[in-house]
Amino acid sequence: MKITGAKVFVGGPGKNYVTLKILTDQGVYGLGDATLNNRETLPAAYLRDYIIPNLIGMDPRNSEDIWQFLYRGAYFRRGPVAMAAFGAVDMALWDIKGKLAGLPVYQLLGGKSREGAMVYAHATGSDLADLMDSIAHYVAQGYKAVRVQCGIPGMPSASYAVPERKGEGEGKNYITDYAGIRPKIETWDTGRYMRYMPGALMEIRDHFGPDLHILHDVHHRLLPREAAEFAKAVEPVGLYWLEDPTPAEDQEALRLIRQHSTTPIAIGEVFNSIWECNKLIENELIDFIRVAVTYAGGITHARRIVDLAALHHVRTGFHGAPSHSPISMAAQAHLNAWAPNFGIQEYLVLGTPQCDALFPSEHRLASGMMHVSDAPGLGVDFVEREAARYDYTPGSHPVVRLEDGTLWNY
Ligand code: KDG
Ligand code: MG
Repeated sequence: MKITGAKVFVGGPGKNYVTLKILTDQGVYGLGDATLNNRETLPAAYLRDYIIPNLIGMDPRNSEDIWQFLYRGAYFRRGPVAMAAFGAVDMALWDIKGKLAGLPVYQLLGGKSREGAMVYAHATGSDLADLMDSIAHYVAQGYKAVRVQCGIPGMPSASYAVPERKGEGEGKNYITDYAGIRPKIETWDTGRYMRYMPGALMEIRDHFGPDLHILHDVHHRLLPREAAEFAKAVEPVGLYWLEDPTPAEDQEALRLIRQHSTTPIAIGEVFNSIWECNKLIENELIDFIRVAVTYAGGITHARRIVDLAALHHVRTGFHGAPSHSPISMAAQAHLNAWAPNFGIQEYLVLGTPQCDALFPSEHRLASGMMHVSDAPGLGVDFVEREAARYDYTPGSHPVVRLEDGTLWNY
């Protein structure tokens, strides 16, 4: 069996999804997602210019060898651009493998460990009252877990993932809605955040009771000592997790937080390989690993991280921001169905009619649980004539500065 060709598409309804379609001499094709939010053209070029010419003629069933060929063969290893490109190839090869076997990918991994995988939604508000309304909206839909972000009184500008005006949060993605190549500038004040947010989280707990899983994303904004203080202060809230308390480059920073608090810590949405989280996992400094199959090298590499994590009581919480197309969300749905150490899945409802028309699939969300499709392969398709309707639109993440102008972490 041979790979005969591959195509890359960039575009989608409101997002620049990077979709890879690998074709074979047996008529079976595989789909992969290489979307790297706001840098989408780069994995697309890596695929077109370097990877696809090498794939032609290879046996698509040898997904492990192809992964090693791409990774070791690049010499300059890792990084989000390369790992997103490898990830897309790997997803497509698992899709082909499943279609050849007539089995959903989760069966090839070891079968189902659960009937449904718990997901969390994003609640957001310009202030606490606005956030409470947003949480209530998801609770009413049956969600068991909600990530909560709200405006901080006196903060010079809206903080991470928070709308500027009341009621604007619903149905809008504050984490990806930044069109244009020039970034929006946000201003951050750690002191105001540290003084306000623990009390706000406690009010949310008191209002919604003990059963709701409450998650909160610090989005890399605190220094290690501040993060330790914050994690300790929010202990009475009983968070499901505190996400990205510090910038992710420094694995050691997490030790200080651990030494001072029992609040569960989640990190890893910007990690691209096992080499960025192996020490964190082996030293049991975190509770959830947040990699994404997209820019952590696909199912083959993400599975290695999941297996290492399972040895150290670390559970999964795959990244699922709206920049992931339904293809990588499907790949994660299969891993979630299998992983013995599954924790939770971030999931923002992508299901607009346009998105469903572009990526038809049988994966279903009901009452805050994801139910994986039994269709062979990844269980999601890609309609090329729909894709022809969309172009690439440049975008940028916001840039954050302190009030004196110092550049900070977004
Ligand atoms: O592209 C960046 C976003 O994916 C990120 O800001 C989202 O932090 C995020 C999350 O937890 O989904
Ligand atoms: Mg995050």
